[in-house]
Amino acid sequence: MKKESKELKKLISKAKNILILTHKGPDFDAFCSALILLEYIRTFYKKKNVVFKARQMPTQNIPFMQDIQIVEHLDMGDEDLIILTDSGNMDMCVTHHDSIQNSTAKLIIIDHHDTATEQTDLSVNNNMSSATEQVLTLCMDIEGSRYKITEEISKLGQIGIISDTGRFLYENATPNTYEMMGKLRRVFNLDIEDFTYKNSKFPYETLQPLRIYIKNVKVEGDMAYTYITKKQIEKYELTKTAVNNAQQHVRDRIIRHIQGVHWGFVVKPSYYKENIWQISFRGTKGYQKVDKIAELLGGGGHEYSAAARVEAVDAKEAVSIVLDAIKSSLSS
Ligand SMILES: [Mn+2]
Repeated sequence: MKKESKELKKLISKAKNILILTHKGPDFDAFCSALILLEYIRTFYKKKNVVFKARQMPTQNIPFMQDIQIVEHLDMGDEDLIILTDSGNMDMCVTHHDSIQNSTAKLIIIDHHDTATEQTDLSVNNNMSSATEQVLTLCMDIEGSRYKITEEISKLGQIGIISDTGRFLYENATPNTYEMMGKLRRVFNLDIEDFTYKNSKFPYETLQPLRIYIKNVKVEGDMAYTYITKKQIEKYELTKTAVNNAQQHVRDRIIRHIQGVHWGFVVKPSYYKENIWQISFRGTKGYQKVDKIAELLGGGGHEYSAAARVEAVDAKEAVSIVLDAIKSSLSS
C-alpha cells in the first residue's frame, strides 16, 4: 500500500463525522469522484457519519445522486474531517457566504490538477486523468481485492473518466486510465455515446447569448477571445444558465477552432460575487501554455485548459486585465 493510501486510511479511521466537498459548479468528475468516495466510506467504515454536500444536482441521472445533500450554504457542523475531491483548495469549493472554510477539522485534498494546493493534513495528487481515477486508485490500493466494483461504481467511474478525458481525447489519459476503464467496463458497459450526446444538449435560450458571444469575438494574431457585457445580459434578460451554456459552447467548440487561431479565452460573469468575472482559457498543443497566464491572474489549470477570476466593473475591463497579463506572460 502506498504511503498516501495508508495516511488516508488512518485519517478516515480516526474521524467520526466526515464531510465530502467538491468544487463549485461541479462537473461530472467532481460528482463522480465525491460519490465514489462517499460509497467507499459508507461501505468500509460503517460506523462513520459521512455526507457529501453540494449546491446542485448533476444534469443527468447518476448512481447515488439521491444521497447528495443539497445545501444553499456550506456551514460548519460537527465534521472532524473534510475531504475535497477534484479541487486544489477550499477556495474552489466555497463562497463568502459559507463558513466551512473556518473549520478546524482535518483537511484532505484529492485532486488531479497541476495547480499547487494549500497546506493540508493530506494531499493526494498523482496527476491522473481525473479525480475519479484518483479516488478509485486509492480505494483499490487500500482494500485490494476487498474493493468490489459494483454496477453503480462502474457507471460513476466511467462517467467521471470519460468526462475529464473528453472520451480519451486528451493527453491526461494514461495506460493506467485505460486499464481502469477496462476494469470498470467489465462490470457494466456504459453507453458512452448516449451519455455524451445527452450531455452536449443545451436549452433553446442558450442561442441568444451564443449569438452575442460570437458577435463579440476578437482575433489577435493566433489568439481569439470573447466576452459578454452586463448591458447585453440586461438588455436581452439572459439567465445565468443560458450565459453559462453559451460560454461553454464558445469555449469548447469555437474559440480555438477558428482557422489561424490556436488559443484564447472567454469571459463571463462569475455569478458568485458582484464584479467578479470568470476567465476560461483554451490552448492547443505546441502553442501558448494557458496555465501560465491563468496563474498570473491567481488561477490555474492545465497546459491547454485553465481558468482564473478577475475583479472588474464590466467585461471590457476584465478583458483588458487579461490582455495585460497575457502581454506580461509573453514578454517574460
Ligand atoms: Mn476533474
